[in-house]
Amino acid sequence: MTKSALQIARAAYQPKVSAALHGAVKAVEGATTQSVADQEEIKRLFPNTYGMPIITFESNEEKVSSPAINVGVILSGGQAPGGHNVISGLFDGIKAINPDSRLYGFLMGPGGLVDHKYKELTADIIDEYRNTGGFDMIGSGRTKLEETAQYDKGLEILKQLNISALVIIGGDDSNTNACVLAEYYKANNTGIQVIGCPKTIDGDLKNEQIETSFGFDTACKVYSEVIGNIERDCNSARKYWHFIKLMGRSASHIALECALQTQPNVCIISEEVEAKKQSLDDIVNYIAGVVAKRAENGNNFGTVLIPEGLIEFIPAMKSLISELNDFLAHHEEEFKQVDRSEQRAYIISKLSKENADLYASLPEGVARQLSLDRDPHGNVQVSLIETEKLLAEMVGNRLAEWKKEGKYNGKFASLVHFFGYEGRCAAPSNYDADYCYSLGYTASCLIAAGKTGYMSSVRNTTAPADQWIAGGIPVTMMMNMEKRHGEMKPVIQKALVKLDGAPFKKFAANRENWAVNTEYVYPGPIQYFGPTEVCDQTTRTLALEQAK
Ligand code: FBP
Repeated sequence: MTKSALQIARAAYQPKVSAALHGAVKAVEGATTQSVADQEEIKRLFPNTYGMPIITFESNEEKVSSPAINVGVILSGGQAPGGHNVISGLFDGIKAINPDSRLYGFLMGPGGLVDHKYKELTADIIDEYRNTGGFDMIGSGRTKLEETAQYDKGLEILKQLNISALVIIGGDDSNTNACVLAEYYKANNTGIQVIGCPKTIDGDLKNEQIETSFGFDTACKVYSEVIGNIERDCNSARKYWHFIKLMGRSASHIALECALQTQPNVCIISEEVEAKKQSLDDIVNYIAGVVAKRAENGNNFGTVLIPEGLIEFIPAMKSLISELNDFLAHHEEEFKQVDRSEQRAYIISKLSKENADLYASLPEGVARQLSLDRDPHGNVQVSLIETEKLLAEMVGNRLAEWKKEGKYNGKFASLVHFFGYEGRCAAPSNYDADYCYSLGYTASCLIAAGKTGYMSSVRNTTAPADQWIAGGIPVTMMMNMEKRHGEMKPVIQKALVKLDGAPFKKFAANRENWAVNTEYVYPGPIQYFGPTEVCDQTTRTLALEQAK
């Protein structure tokens, strides 16, 4: 296979790790823990894995000889830069425990465990993938491990391969399921340990103990590079407004981080929209207001960042989508009979007044996406809605109205972009390469210490790597009860953008200036070799959150 020059040079990169992980380690146990909320209920649901202590690994003078272990690993959900390094760290960790230890990768996500699809990951395979982006070493998938029948099927293959520990690399849902699996395997005395690792570019799996999910750093740096390039183009040509949608299914961490890195004219934060109960109209007026203000200074150009999950945070849109879902679920056949040209009017005639008005105000394309493009459960596919087009079009219409009223006298031409997949498989930044390797290595230490129901944790990551703190956090500690598909379930709390947190406050304090003036910052591409202030910076989000 032909490799790029960077790939070849990068293969030799040695990830930096916490000083404690350089030799033998000992597990130091902290006090017992509690879940973040609903303690009684979580305790009842996880009698075998609740209340366990936080673990910290420290250097150990003497190396204890340990028997060889067989370990399984699964990549779950969307790709995130650094996944291969988690696996390399895990591989090196279990080989350090005993050179005869073996690692098996289950293929294409959790489904590989259930369907018994796997491959042994040997040293030559691991070496091919060190410090590379992507999940292609074993593939990933979105099958959810939720049923005991799946756990039992998984157990068959784990027993067959003599695997005594399983590492699940995933987001909040996958780690929740990993914890349920850990509890099930423990309750049934299977002898199988389950350890989770925090992954998602969205950055919404974090809390007091887990500083960040891996992949967020690299993905945001890739998007910020391209946003910076667009800003520079837009400041050169001075004729376009660029509307850029950024991934992040629910939380707006990616949009916020990219805003902090690139200082665009507008960045919408979904969590703020929800908190202020803003309507689509409010958002359109706000953006159009910034366009008009800049036009007064002769600046008919700008950059707008939009988080992918925005639509679901606008209370009025939520209500419209919910009514549409209900209505179309019950009148699917009738709707199919309506002539395509009449469908919009038909839906308007059936909705409540408020939702009908909102639906009528939407551009044709978006209205069609809402009523026609549905997932197999009949629900609107919110992530397919082209919010960037919706807003660009609605802002254009609003400005045209203002022009007629004599309130605006600029020129408005818009271009739209969606950055998501472009960043998910990038070669991991030094931060992600180091962090992920450490997470994988730490997972092996948790396994050696006989732990189950833990998430691998590496903290103090804004300090130089040798000061990082490796350990494990009981997953039950991050849980609370939430309604999912109409039922109360124990789940890891999703971390949304905190409006009283330092990253949002920093943005809010600067956005008016960034809106009117042209204060763009051009971060440039990720650097892998060179001065540490260029190559090893964390995200702004993490730096601001950890600034004590
Ligand atoms: P995870 O939460 O599984 O890490 O995925 C995050 C994400 O990249 C979102 O930002 C995006 O909405 C989604 O995956 C896209 O999923 P898919 O790869 O299935 O299209």
